[in-house]
Amino acid sequence: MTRALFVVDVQNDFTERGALGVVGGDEVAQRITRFLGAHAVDYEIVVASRDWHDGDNDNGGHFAAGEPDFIDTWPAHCVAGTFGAEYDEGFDTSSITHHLKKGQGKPAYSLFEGVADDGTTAASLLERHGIIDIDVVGLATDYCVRASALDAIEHGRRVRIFTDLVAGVHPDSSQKALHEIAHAGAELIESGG
Ligand code: VGL
Repeated sequence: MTRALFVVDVQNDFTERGALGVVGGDEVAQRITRFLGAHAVDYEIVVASRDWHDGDNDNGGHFAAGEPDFIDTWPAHCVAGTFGAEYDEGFDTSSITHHLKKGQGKPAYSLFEGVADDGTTAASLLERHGIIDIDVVGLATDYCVRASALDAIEHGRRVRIFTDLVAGVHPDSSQKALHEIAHAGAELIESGG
């Protein structure tokens, strides 16, 4: 078994009622839980990332000083240790094998920028476990899912996106991101439950 699942940023702040809630986020969290219930055993490792920003600074301009543009600047979100930074309540994390945190003091869209509490990175996990295939799900399609999928392709892995297990900030840029990811070589498919 040489397949990994990446679950990107399924956190309270990215789901409905969160500081940066995306439409359909709660539904995606629940669908990922159902998917894992049936399919976690198909994966050698299941890696989940969390945005984990500082609360006492703007994280390298990632938190807007005034009005966010929702492209490069954002409302404060996923501050380490707060409810918003916790995994979404609908996401059952019991089958996650590795937990990565990213964005401490800076913008970090890709799961590859994350580190586990013991310093492990996604790149080292892929090597250690001989991972060839990576499936990517989570939030948000047009930002962290996009960056994580493109990085996975960049790392030479075969990548699939489950289109029913992602949700995005903007419909247009989410469509554009999916086209871009497909063009870069990923397969876009439905999870099949
Ligand atoms: C994300 C916007 C800002 C994401 C993170 O997880 O996709 N989006 N920070």
